[in-house]
Order: sequence, then C-alpha cells, then structure tokens
Amino acid sequence: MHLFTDTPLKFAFSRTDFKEDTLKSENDAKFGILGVPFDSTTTYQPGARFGPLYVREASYNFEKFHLFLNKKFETCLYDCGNLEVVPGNFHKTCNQLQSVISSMIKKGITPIVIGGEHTISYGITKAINIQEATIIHFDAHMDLRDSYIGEKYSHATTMRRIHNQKPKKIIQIGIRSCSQGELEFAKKTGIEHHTSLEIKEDLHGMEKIINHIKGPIYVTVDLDVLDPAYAPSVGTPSPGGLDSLELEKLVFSLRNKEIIGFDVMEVSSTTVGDITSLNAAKVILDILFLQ
Ligand SMILES: [Mn+2]
Repeated sequence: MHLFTDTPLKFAFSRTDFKEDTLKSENDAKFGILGVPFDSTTTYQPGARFGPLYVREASYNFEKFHLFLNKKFETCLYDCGNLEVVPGNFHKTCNQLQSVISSMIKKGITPIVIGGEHTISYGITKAINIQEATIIHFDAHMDLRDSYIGEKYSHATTMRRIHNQKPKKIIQIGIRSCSQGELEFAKKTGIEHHTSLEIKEDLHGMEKIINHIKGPIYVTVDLDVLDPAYAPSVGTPSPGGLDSLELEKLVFSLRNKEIIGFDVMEVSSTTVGDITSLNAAKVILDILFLQ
C-alpha cells in the first residue's frame, strides 16, 4: 500500500489502529475509505478534488446512533487516506487507483471511495471482480457516451467504460438527463434506468426493485442525483432530482445486501458546512450503518 499518503483528518468513526497486524487478526467485515482528489475532465463546476476533504469534515456532524435504523455504528472502518493523484493525467491516476484498490481487496477491506470526478469509478471497478455484480448507479446523468468532446475517459463516459467491463447488470437511478444516443444504447444493451420523475411518483416501487437484487452489488453515487436544492456543489447540477430523504430510503433498500464496494463522487464543496458534503457524508454513513 505504498501509494497511500497520510491525511490528517480521518472520516468519522474510523479506527486509528490501521496496521497490517490488526488486519490479519480480524475476520469481521472491514471497510476502508480512500479519497481520490482528482478533477481533470470536469466540464462545468470544478472543485471535486476538494470532495475528500470536505466530505470527511462533514462526517463529524452525525451521531454514532441511527434513529431511523435504531442502531449503533459498529462497522469496522478504516480511513486509508488519499490516493496520490497525477493532476491532468487520468491514466496514471487510474493505474495508481487500481493498484491501491487491489491491495485493499487483498487485505479483505471493502473499498469506499470519495471522489473526485466520476471518471475514477472506472479505476475502482477495474480492480474489483464485477462480472457477477449488479452496479447500482445513482446519478442525474446516464454517462453512457462512448466519447465526450473526443475523450474516451471523461466524467460523461464513465458508465459506458464500466459497461464495457461486462458487469452482470447496471441499474441507473434518478436519471433526468441524457442524449438520444445514450437512451438508445441503454435500451439496446439492457441497461435499466429509472428517472427521477418515476421515483418521485413511486418511491416504493424503486425500493422493491433494489430489494429484489440478488448477489454482489457495487454502488456508485454521483451526488448530482440529488436536486441542486440539496446538492448545489457538484460538477454538473441538474434540477428535478431526488431529495435527501428519498435517497436515504433507497439506500435503506440495500439492507442485507452484499456490498462489494461503493463510491460517492462529484462533490465540489469548498466551504465548511456545505450541504453537498453533508449529504455525501450522510450517504456513506447510511450505507456503513447497514453493514
Ligand atoms: Mn452526473
């Protein structure tokens, strides 16, 4: 794990005894936070490189008890620090990310990645065996273009790159923006999408769909799935999105599921107390409370 750097601020409730010996001696499920402060292909609102910093900072504003779940936080969580990124070079960054995620998995740590722009999800799933997994993709956008402004690797193409890795299934949730070509591609290839409008009209229906998923699940959350009223500091805000409680209820549908990794991307907060980073920290804690 030589690529980790130390981060002075650790995610809330993470353990401080992150040592190889500790890892070997424990058999419980273990989760590890990795920040990836990279935002080189962002086209609109930059700043996702500050996501890891502000999401960690926001994580300290929550209780160690979850009222809705009536549960104490007991998940074994480590904060592995931030990836050494190479600003402006997606491929080098992605290779380092793949290497670090692989070493986390080898040590039995389920990765939780805080972005950074959405492009980097591809570097994570490259290191995970996703062929048997369902990808749950929360996002305003389909991100299914084969290339964007001539670039194969962009925040706007990340789900197309992940689709090429042949996961068992992709379910997109909260969608409200795509090109006609992306919609046709989704229909042709069986990528399931559920619009924010559909979810607003029948949240319970969406919960049931998530409930019925069998087998391993990788979750990727672009925070712009939330309405800009709840998450204004994202790379590409899009009105007409979910509210915080709707997203929380959908996350609760992941109860008792086998989560093989998840990421929360596109947070570009630049101030303490920003609602976007608070919502991002909340999503991470909600998933961790369920474990
Ligand atoms: Mn998006």
